[in-house]
Amino acid sequence: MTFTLPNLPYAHDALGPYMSKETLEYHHDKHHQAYVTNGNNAIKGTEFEGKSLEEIVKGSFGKNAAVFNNAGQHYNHLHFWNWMKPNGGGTKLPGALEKKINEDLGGFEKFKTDFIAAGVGQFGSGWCWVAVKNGKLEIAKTANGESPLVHGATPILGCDVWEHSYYIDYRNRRPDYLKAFVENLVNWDYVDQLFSKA
Ligand code: MN3
Repeated sequence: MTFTLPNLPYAHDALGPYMSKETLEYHHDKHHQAYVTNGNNAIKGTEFEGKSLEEIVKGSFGKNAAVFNNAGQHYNHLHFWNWMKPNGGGTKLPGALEKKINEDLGGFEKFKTDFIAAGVGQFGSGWCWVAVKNGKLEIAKTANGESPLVHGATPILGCDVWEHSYYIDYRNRRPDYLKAFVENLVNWDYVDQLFSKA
């Protein structure tokens, strides 16, 4: 497949004050666009031409760094834009998902603490996640463009902790960014959609 950059599912200024128009202009219009452009160039003439995005991400991991880094980040960011919405966050979760978080992650407050700790504890660039593995939810963190997808799991929520995602709005305060992400931005309906398909 050829990668293309979709429009954001909301206006660039719709996530303020938690994520600014300027951040989304850089992050979506420039950073994500670069993964799309560089990914398409890296895939040209390789075995990955004509494969699905998930096949490319899994197949290139550990084998072709140029393809993997860009395809991995394209996959991560396609979901990331949908993992947020204006007036998101809160503690009212779809019922089945809430039940599963209670069972596997020790309840919403423990999920929130552990998810933020995973993002804060990721040294350097990367992501923190909630993923489904062998039928159970787990919290994870990965470096750079990696995701739980390459570790036999299905990501249902992820937060980008590369500095480009928060430095304009939060400077070095990554914990404050992660707290705002959970409290004010998460689109739980999209998490639930992925959860029900996982
Ligand atoms: Mn990013």
